Amino acid sequence: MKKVCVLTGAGISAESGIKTFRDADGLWEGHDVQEVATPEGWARNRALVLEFYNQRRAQLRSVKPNDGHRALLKLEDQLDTVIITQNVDNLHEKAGSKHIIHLHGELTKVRSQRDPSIVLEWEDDLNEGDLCTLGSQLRPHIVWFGEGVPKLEEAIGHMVDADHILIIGTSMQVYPAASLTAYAPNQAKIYYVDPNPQLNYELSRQEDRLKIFKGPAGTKVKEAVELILTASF
Ligand code: BJW
Repeated sequence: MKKVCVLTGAGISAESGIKTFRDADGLWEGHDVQEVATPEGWARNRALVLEFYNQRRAQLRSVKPNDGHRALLKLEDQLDTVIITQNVDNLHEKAGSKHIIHLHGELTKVRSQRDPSIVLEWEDDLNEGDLCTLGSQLRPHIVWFGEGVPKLEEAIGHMVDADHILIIGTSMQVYPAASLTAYAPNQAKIYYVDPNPQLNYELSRQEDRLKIFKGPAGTKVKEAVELILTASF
């Protein structure tokens, strides 16, 4: 069975009402990244960081998956498919997808500051004084800038076997996620759905096997999925 690696970013959740990071009016517009998405920011001002993630966790309760998330189900039904998402939301899960790797963590989980292997499900606000069993402060289960990406090896392990790579709604600027396509076999086909696709260094070297679907995920993912299925049987 053909293998598909789907790499998603903030754009696939945009039509569900979740802001992207780098678009105009994106999440970083009103926030200093250094203050809310780095270990240094966390050390400086825990309350600010907790509030930033508490607001986003609360938003998850009201948002729903869109046609872009749902279009992937057909792919998963028919081919060996893994979704490697940079998103910390849970919309792929809510859509019914099964094999999901969260490269940058999950909003609905928290972890111990002292022992990163202590990870808890967390639906409500996280506050100062919420402690793990070791007595250490719990923090959002998010990969901040400057931190390692623990699921990277697992994601690479799938990329090396890919026949098709479907990239959706990501600016392909944040590494190491943005370099994942470089691990795919030379014959793997790459499809990129985005209203404003940006070819980074890796993709510009793979242009001969790249097909771009310029437009929103809500309509274009379905087209890309149909093409992948047609090419697979
Ligand atoms: C639509 C749409 C619609 C809109 N339909 N599409 C210099 C050079 C290279 C690298 C570095 C460098 N300096 C530092 C680095 C490393 C750094 C990095 O890459 N920085 C770059 C920004 C330069 N990377 C890291 O620090 C990573 N760690 C690391 O490298 O560790 C090394 C290490 C090893 C061992 C030990 C210790 C260290 C970690 C990166 C973590 C990223 N985390 C974030 C924040 C998570 C927290 C949170 O969510 O709050 O993850 S950053 C943020 O960006 C988030 C996202 O997952 C990630 C990617 O963003 P994404 O998804 O691409 O969103 P946008 O907004 O950029 O793009 C949206 C796209 O959607 C656009 O293209 C739109 O057009 C499109 N769109 N509407 C479809 N309807």
